[in-house]
Amino acid sequence: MLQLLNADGDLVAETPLAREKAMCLELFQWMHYVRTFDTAALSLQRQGRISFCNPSTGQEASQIGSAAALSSEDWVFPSYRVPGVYLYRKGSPLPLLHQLFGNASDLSRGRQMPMHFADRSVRFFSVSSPVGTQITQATGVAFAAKIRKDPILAIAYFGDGATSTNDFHAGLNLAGVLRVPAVFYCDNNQYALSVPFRRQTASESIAAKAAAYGIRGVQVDGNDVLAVYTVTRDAAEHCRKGGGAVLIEAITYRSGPHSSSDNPSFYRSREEEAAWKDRDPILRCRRFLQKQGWWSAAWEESVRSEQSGIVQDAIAKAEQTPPPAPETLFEDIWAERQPRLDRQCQQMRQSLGLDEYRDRDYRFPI
Ligand SMILES: Cc1ncc(C[n+]2csc(CCOP(=O)(O)OP(=O)(O)O)c2C)c(N)n1
Repeated sequence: MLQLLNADGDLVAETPLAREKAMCLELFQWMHYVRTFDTAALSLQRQGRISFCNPSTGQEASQIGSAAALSSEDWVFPSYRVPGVYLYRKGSPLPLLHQLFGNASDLSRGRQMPMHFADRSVRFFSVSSPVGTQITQATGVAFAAKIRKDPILAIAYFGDGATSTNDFHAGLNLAGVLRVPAVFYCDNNQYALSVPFRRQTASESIAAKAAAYGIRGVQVDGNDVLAVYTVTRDAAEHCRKGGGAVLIEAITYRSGPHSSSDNPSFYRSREEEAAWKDRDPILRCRRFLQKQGWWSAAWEESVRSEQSGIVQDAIAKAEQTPPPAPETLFEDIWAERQPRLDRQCQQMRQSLGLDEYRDRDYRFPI
């Protein structure tokens, strides 16, 4: 397993990255931003202002370290647990909040579960609810890129549970056979909902499975942002040089619940949670920055206050944005309007009384 920073924030292997002060500070700030967003999302759900969310607390290094190593031209095939990858690519939490509220400014027009982002402008494919399906999608896009001689790659993010799906086998097998530029990024966060990793596979690791597909496999400390950045950058380089696909297994821990509907105390101990808390990726990076003499409490406070201000503003904007008009249900289906759908839309308008009550508020209580 590649590790550059240990849990105490000490450098355990030589890397030029550790001398790049601006880059290290930036990685820390982005991880902090993800947590600010994540904490706000769970709090919104607990207050009944949004219906659902999937916290990614504890997995910030995995999200930011990998996102920072990609090109903006690469295609991302995400899971619901990488909002940080979207935040990094988009640069603003506002579109994420529009999506959580499912309002009229949501790019998916309120048709997806919260946390299921999609944004073509930053090549962030729609989050798949069926676990693992993004893996085969990434292989397909990587194959297309190879045929077109397009120097991009496709990256699929998924959890350890997804490695037990048919799509994992089909996607990695075909990627190996076709030698396509795909990175398969597995966040081994120790649980697939309530199923612990050791009940998921008898294999010694997930990275080891790469050998069976004839592709490169690498294991990394997923709570070490410098190591994650390094392995993802190397994997991307391998893809761009025509070396074929890479499977990355990032060892990490989902510190929070699987989703806002889950209570992890039913299936794991407080002692286990406490042990992982000390390996927290933000804590580790802060310890490293402190040891380099690059951190101060005042600096982190200014980062915190700026980011929480931006997130709170975005929440206010998203919450005030009205829901999508009911008529939008009939859009984005055909390239051209269909008379049959127009008739159905008219029927819906009549049954909802839309023509009589134009200004009615169609927000439904949660
Ligand atoms: C094909 C399929 N089976 C089951 C589910 C229900 N389900 C949703 S998330 C989840 C756990 C996935 O765990 P993992 O792949 O390890 O990702 P993590 O949630 O830990 O990030 C399950 C079983 C689903 N959405 N799709």
